[in-house]
Amino acid sequence: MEKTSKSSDRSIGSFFFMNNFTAMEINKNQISEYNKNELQRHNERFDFLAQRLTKQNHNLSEIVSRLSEFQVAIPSWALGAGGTRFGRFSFYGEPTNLEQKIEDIGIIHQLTQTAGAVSLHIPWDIPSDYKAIKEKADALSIKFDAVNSNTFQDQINSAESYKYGSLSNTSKAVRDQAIQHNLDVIKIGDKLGSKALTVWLADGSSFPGQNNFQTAFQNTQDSLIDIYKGLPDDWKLLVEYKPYEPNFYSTVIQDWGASLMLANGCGDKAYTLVDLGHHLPNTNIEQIVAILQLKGKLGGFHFNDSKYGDDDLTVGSIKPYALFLIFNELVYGMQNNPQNPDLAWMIDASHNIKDPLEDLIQSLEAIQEAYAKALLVDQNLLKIAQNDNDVVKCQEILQNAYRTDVRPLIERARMNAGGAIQPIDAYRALGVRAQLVKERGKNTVATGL
Ligand SMILES: [Mn+2]
Repeated sequence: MEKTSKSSDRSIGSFFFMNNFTAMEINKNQISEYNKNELQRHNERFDFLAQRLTKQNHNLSEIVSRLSEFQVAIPSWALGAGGTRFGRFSFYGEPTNLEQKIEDIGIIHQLTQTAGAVSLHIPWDIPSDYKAIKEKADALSIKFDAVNSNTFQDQINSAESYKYGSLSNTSKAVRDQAIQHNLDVIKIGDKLGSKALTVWLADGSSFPGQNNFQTAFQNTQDSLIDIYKGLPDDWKLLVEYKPYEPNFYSTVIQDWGASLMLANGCGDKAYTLVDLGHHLPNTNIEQIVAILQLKGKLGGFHFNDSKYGDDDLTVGSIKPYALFLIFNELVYGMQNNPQNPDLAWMIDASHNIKDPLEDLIQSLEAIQEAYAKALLVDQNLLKIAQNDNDVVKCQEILQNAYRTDVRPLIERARMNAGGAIQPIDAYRALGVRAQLVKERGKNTVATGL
């Protein structure tokens, strides 16, 4: 509540209301006006941190510019309130079509300068006018990242049902329909400038004996090879895994090992995609990303957080230290594994109770924070301590980086790029949600889950 009252105390909010902007037209001037109020406080915090980090021989301008360059894709399904098995509570003013979803990402990107990409889910977000969509995205500096196929639910008028699986199905007709859907998704993505297809399957079984494990896996491999054949030369196929849900006994692509085998079975353009929430409790995810990078096979990463299962909670809200340890390995890989391609980064979270845009801003902040802390790890000192088997020193090096409050670095990176020093505060001061409700109406519902 403190933040809200702080915001409303400012004259800045009413200044923008008086100008009666449309939500998607938040511009650099409005943000720099907002930043003026924050600048002195930011400078004090930044200088204090800079003094300490410079003494420790960190190159601050390099860290800040790396933070500015880091871009995370926003999935088209994360802009409305998420559903649960029990109910769905709208956050009002939700986007009702792809244009509005891209406008929402534009708002997040203007404020954070970190969300310069959208990841489309097909068939929920098939463009009706490709040229118009591309122009809108271009105007908001948003690129089209990996496209996602959907064979976990039946589409209207489809001949075959995915009730018992898609690429793994015992029926060739079902498998062929699912393969064709993925090929169609590639075509759609290609028209927009995407360079990757992400395949996540709900395929599996809920009861012992329901599936022949070997047949299901082989069918999946063969189907993926057929999809892979339709992949343009400069595209990647990203194979996502998940241990359980919606099936509760077995999942065909259950873990990174299964995903890696399938990717290897397809070819050089196929990679494993790691989703943070798609692991059994206490899995050492940092070790998985490290080994995949060593083998040049980590293609993408989905951010979220969880307490019990695939909870899709805000990034960094539950286990921020685990996120830091993962980023520590990702940074090591980015610096030491030229055999691994640049990763497709995406937030894969969904909410029922938060303003989805505020939630995404919080996730972006947590990602930047973990990244910045990982950049503070002195890899040379760590290597020496590891070679000396100085276990205490190794832990000290990691935890010293983790305990540093890096938020002033992130603020500086955002500000340098034209974003808001405090994006959530700015979002509230600008009255964005109220404006969206005014423009779109209250009871709008975004397509998706
Ligand atoms: Mn995912």
